[in-house]
Amino acid sequence: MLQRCIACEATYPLDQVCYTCAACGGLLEVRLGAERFADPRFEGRGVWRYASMLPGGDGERVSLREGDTGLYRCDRLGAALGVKNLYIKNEGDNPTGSFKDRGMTVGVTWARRLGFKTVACASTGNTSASMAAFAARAGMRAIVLIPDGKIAMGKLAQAIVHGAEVVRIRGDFDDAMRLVRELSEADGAIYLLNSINPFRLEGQKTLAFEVVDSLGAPPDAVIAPMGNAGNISAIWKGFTELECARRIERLPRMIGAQAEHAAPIVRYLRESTQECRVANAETLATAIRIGAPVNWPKAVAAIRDSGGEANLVTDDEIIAAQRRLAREEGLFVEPASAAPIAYLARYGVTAETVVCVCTGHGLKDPDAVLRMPADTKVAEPTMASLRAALEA
Ligand code: AN7
Repeated sequence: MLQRCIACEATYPLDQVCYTCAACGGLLEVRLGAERFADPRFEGRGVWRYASMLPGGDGERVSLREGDTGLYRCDRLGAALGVKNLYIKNEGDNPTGSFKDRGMTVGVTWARRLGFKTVACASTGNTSASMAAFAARAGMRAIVLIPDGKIAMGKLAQAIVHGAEVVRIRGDFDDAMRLVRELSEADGAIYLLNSINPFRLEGQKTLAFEVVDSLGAPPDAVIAPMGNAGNISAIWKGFTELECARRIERLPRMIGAQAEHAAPIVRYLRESTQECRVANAETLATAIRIGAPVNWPKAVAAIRDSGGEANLVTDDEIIAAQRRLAREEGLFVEPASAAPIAYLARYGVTAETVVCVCTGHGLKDPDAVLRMPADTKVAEPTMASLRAALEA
């Protein structure tokens, strides 16, 4: 295994700490040697079931039983949205309630193997919650930079309770990201665990492996919300590796959903803008409130190479989709995670089998639900008042 630049193909040893290519500044990815694809054996459960295709799988692991999340068949919602076989991959089932745990178990395992005692990230919430938990598990120091006032309460509570040093940046996620990159590049003792780190994405690719294990074949399309765009890139990498290993014979179309006012990748693909960036990104799906996604070149490649697409959905559509999934299928996901359902409702997808990646648990962000017009009732502590309230 080695690290390779996706732009100029320069290579680096696996244990060299570098977050981007020293030659051209491009994004790095972990490349598996050909022997890994010969006859991969998958044993056990969760992310490390796929250890033979992961860096760090051969040593001691920092784990909280991540992965092995539910793949829920949703016939009622599927029929309403015109999809024959609709599945939700419910990443809220992970130990800290989001898909980030898949990446953190690998990222923190790798950090410890390299000898780091401090890890850091910028976060819209879930990355910080997950990193804080895995750092605690590993006995490491965790530094998280968050956009002040713009992260969901549940996520902030998680970062705090796991003992991370939380710095609220008076700016947005993109400011926090810029600062934490500078901090970890200047200070050799701090290991950066944002999704620019290719080891994290290795863990996240296991979502594709699990979907194929569950369905016996790849779906026709996968729809994922995009923020920093690491996840859609990682999932695509997982499918392409299974194809290399001759475990699957075709690849799914990768479809990205962004929030209307935080949609740099949608804009980039549509208008061929020079930069993939929007200023002042805004959405109530705070997880994906990101204007300058670091992984955009990987995501654009995943969408183009797979024959996929990307489109935007409004905050109202996101909230409606969140309710619908909760009420029609019993799955409570956070707003960003409902974006793929909103996408299906608005655009539809011509495909028989579709997997929507629902990235985080709904309880992360109760405010997003409670902010809506109250549909609760109130009564005096008497039977008469209760009956009146129920009939009102
Ligand atoms: C629920 O925590 O970026 O496109 O700092 O929490 O891989 O960035 C979170 C992202 C989707 C987008 N859904 O994933 C962070 C952060 C949820 C998320 C995304 C995030 P990427």
